[in-house]
Amino acid sequence: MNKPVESRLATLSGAEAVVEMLKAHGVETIFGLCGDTSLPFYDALARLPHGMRHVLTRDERSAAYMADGYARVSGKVGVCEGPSGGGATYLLPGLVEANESSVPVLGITTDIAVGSRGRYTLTELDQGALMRPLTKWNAVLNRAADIPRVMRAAFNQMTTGRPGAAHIALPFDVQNGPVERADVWGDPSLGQYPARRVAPDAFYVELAAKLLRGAKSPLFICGGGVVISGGEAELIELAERLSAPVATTISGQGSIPDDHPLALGVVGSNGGTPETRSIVDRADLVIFIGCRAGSVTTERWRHPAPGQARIVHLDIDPAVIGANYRVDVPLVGDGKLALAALNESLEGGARPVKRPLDAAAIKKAKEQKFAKFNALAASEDVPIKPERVVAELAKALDADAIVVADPGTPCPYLSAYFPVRGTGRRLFSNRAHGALGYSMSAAVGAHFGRPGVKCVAVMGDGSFGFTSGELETIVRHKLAITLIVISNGVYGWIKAGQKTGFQQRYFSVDFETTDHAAVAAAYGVKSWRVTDPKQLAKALKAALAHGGPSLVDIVCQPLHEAKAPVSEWVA
Ligand SMILES: Cc1ncc(C[n+]2csc(CCOP(=O)(O)OP(=O)(O)O)c2C)c(N)n1
Ligand SMILES: [Mg+2]
Repeated sequence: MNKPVESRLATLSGAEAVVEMLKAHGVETIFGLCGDTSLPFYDALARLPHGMRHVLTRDERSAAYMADGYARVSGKVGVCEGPSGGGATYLLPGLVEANESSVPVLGITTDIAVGSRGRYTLTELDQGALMRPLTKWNAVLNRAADIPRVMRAAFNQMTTGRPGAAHIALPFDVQNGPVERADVWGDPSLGQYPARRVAPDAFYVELAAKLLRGAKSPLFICGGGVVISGGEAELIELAERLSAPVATTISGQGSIPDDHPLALGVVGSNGGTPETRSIVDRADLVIFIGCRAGSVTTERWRHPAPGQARIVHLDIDPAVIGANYRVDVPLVGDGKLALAALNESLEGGARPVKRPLDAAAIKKAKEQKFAKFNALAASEDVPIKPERVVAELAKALDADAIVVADPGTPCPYLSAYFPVRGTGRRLFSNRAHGALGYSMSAAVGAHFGRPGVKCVAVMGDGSFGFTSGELETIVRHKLAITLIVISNGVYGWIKAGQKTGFQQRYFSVDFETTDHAAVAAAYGVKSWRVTDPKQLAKALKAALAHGGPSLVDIVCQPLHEAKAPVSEWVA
């Protein structure tokens, strides 16, 4: 007997429910790659009038990096998907990077049917176990009825507390099982981050304010938490109130505009310089904000030196506080709210100690650092110096452009010398794991997240080799993004390590130089190859102005021969 119409409509398939739940949380774009186990999900995407865009990628790694780039610049959850087995293993690198970088990315994998488990079914692997240590939250579904609850939990986990990645595995039969329509609802505010802010304990706010008032040389070191919480204005207000320098980690760039008189720039072993380090070393109070005080930022916990300064540590994640330094005041909470509370607390009562010398010290440090840089950037030597590339790129780009930097030459050079002219996420890198081959896909995601803004990926030739398949995706979608390849025929970062740490015993780090412009042209990307520094400005200008995908292949001085802002090599 046929069911009455109402009850048929009252039930959705699992796959349909997933689509509806994504929509209910405000998802607009899904990055992914098809597979056998994903067929019901794809069919639901094909049939339902959901209005979401699906961006087909050429590698699941890229899909996850796209979702990451999208989330970093849009303030929304990024969503990626891939099929069982190999698809899941390929999605993993992007999920772990997002999770460790506190970026909300939902990875959906499809899976073999629940009924096929344990039978040597093609692609079978324990996707829950695979993702468990790498995600903030993770579920493998066993029945369709759980889909709405599980998806609500995933969005809640990704965008509250410390943002992070979630994974949901959808077995084939679960995608076909029944879900009550009445259960299919979501809170769209959980599709954005930070979704539910937590204010810090007023007791510790007062203690921190007391230390700030009395410090002779306070210094802020900001990780990603300021930008993630949207607390830039509150940070700048606080820094100005104290006339205290603001340093950032690589992930913290955009906390304060680089041309602000109190902005010191990036500190640490990757992108920091002796000049910026000197300001860290004179601090008697360090306020870490949304920062893990990890190995790179602190040059392996040497700057600041343990015991050198009082420490106020503000983070949304209580586990971070005290992990690396003995903390005088722990502040657990949302960056924006905590900074506002500190401002409020300092508003009344005694005035902070006057420290008129700080702005001058920062100015001097920055002048010294950039004097060295500018001399190298002006060089007309062939091969082109990385300094020249950064300087020309800074000249050619508008202030609101979004730049993504891969490891190798791009990350230290851009974080040290590329001026971030404004606040918010304008320059970023995959600093949790620094896996090669991130920037091209992250720039694609950023483009979808902020369609009106010029997105640029800067990669080494090593990274290009990891990711070049996505040139087709870029062409298919006619994305007006610009790719810059630092071509040096070497895994330069590692060769530099062999040079300084292993008496130049170079081993298995060199490869052939590829004509990346020709590769790009074969995909249909408008491209330029530049070997002469005098031609660089013109090529960059043309590439950035080109209305479609563009690539500039720049034959560069190898990193191990350059004066990179990497403290281990400088020493
Ligand atoms: C997936 C992955 N494998 C290995 C590494 C180790 N690694 C760090 S930098 C680097 C070399 C980068 O080479 P390239 O992209 O050509 O940039 P260059 O240093 O030459 O500018 C390598 C191999 C890594 N970061 N990621
Ligand atoms: Mg290289």
